[in-house]
Amino acid sequence: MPKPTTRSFRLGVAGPVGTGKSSLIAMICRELADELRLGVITNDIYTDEDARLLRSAGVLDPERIRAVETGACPHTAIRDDVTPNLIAVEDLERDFAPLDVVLVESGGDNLTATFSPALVDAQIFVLDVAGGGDVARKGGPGIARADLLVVNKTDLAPYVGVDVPQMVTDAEAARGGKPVLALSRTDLDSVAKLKEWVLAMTEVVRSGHHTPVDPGPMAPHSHVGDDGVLISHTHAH
Ligand SMILES: Nc1nc2c(ncn2[C@@H]2O[C@H](COP(=O)(O)OP(=O)(O)OP(=O)(O)O)[C@@H](O)[C@H]2O)c(=O)[nH]1
Ligand SMILES: [Mg+2]
Repeated sequence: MPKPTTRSFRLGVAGPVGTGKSSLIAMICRELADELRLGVITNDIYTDEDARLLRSAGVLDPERIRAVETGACPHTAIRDDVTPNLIAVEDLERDFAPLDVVLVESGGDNLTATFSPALVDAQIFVLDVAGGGDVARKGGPGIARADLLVVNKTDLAPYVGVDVPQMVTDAEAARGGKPVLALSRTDLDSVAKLKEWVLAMTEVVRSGHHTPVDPGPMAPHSHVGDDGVLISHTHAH
């Protein structure tokens, strides 16, 4: 199988279970499908539930949404051995060339799962207010180093007793000034800010001016080479 001729901007979306990762991807597709050529890869442990949910949302051609059933903890599939995901991304890039952005949803995990830079160029980490206002202070690689931290479902804050501005301030302190976005699907200004961030990051990555987050050593992984043969390697970037 030939290598994809064009490479997309690969954007990872990670975060604890149920914080709204699939919903955020659906939102990005709904907002940007007219401006960018998009594809989606979802990671579930045992099902293709997330891919089916996204297909049924009707925000993107269903064929552009594919599931990788990891059968393992999400961390393994997005960080330790990214090969099945990388192959899924490259297949999508080949089948729908050219794609501008491929969104990769991690399976829901705890605070430690982040994407290897071998798989994605940039990553969003999603928390929600229902997980508690103090989660932002707890840190971890996703909270501290993701390119964007989303504090999601702010519409629920009054019901769970969370002070959103305080949670955002705590998150900013844990991130040394990297961006934090308070988001709710009911707050259209926040949805517009998410859209702006994705468009701006797409430009930065395209121009080659973005350094991927790498909280650890690059995982060994495999690509399909020009001649269709699997090449396994590690590299330093
Ligand atoms: N109130 C409120 N609920 C939301 C919002 N965004 C998502 N949800 C709800 O949160 C629940 C979980 O959303 P998902 O998008 O499936 O979350 P996820 O992180 O993809 O879940 P997993 O893939 O299972 O880890 C669903 O019931 C959504 O409808 C929001 O802005 N406000
Ligand atoms: Mg999901």
